[in-house]
Amino acid sequence: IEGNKKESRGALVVLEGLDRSGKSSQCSRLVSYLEGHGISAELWRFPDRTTDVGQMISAYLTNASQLDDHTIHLFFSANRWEKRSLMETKLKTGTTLIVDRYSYSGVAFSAAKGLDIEWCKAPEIGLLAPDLVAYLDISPEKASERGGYGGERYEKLDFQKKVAESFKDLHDASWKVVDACQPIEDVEEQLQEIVLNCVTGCQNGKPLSL
Ligand code: T5A
Ligand code: NA
Repeated sequence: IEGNKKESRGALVVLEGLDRSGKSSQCSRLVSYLEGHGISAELWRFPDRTTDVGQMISAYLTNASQLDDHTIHLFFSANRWEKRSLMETKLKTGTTLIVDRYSYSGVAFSAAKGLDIEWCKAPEIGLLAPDLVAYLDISPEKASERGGYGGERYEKLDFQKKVAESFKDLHDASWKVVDACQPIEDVEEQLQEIVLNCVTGCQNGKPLSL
């Protein structure tokens, strides 16, 4: 960690999971933790509702607008593409990004509607590949009890069950699965260790991959 700071890059860390699995809570805790260790880190989230595309996504999620399933899928992907070059610059200049949802949510939610999974993956090709995917594992039933779902479009138990199945299809051996039903501090502690290892690996010269 003490090495040549100017040449070391940041890590691209993605947290994924069902709605209410605790991603946002853990992402902000992770950023504070890394900053406390003198590591430059930023919290990012997808969808990024601040852009023009993000506002269309937000309108869709709050049921203020209706869109064809393929169209909204491409908007979610476009929302990642519009942040890609800034993401690359941040990583190359040494900032670690803790990202609340990424391409996996994009594919899992659209595939849960019945769209072809390969079609869903295609627009994600060429985005930066994460150095770490941490999956916050919780059953749809338990997640639905947590603080209650709000009124957003996908916050329904039957649909979340399908999303959970899609995530199972996408999951590969590189993912770190954390039991999200543990107390918030226990989840936090496990994530800290996994993420710190990843950040250290990237500082030691692991190349940024596509
Ligand atoms: N989507 C997203 C797509 O369809 N395609 C895409 O490409 C992308 C990127 C919006 C929706 O868009 C979909 C997925 C989503 O349906 P969002 O804005 O990330 O995505 O959704 P939010 O509603 O902001 O967040 P979530 O519902 O996903 O919740 P989080 O962030 O997982 O959970 P969090 O941290 O807010 O916690 C939820 C509640 O649980 C408690 C918290 O205090 C809070 O009350 N909690 C715990 N309780 C007990 N034990 C723990 N360990 C707890 N951890 C948290
Ligand atoms: Na969230």
